[in-house]
Amino acid sequence: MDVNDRAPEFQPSNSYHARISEAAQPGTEVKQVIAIEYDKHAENIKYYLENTGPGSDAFEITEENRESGVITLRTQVDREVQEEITLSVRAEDAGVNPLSNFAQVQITVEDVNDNRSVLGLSCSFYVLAIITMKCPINPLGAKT
Ligand SMILES: [Ca+2]
Ligand SMILES: [Ca+2]
Ligand SMILES: [Ca+2]
Repeated sequence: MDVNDRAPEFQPSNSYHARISEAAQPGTEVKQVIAIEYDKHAENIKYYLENTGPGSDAFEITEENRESGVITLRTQVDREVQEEITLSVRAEDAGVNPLSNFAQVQITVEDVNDNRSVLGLSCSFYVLAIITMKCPINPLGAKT
């Protein structure tokens, strides 16, 4: 008899990356994770989102996606608030004594020009960058 002695293994590794636009609407598919189960009679893996890190509650694995591993957007994300969000996904096998494994999904929130004040801020950063570049040649605009 095949004992359930191996936890599911995420493929190709337990580290995923995804990108999502801050304009994306709730329900948008963000990423699908897949784990493989090696023990017989324990193949029906279920995926759960562990909402631990900051911003992670904007994502979910719904009941419909429990066995597909599809992560969807629960609420819109705001790049001006948080640009990188890390999720922890748990895959649990269907053994009598279920075993779990974890994966990290690092999500980059892509910018949309949705915020006037932040656009202004971006402009000043841009100007600052130009000044910084010129500084070594002509510091403080002084004649040399
Ligand atoms: Ca197993
Ligand atoms: Ca925004
Ligand atoms: Ca934006």
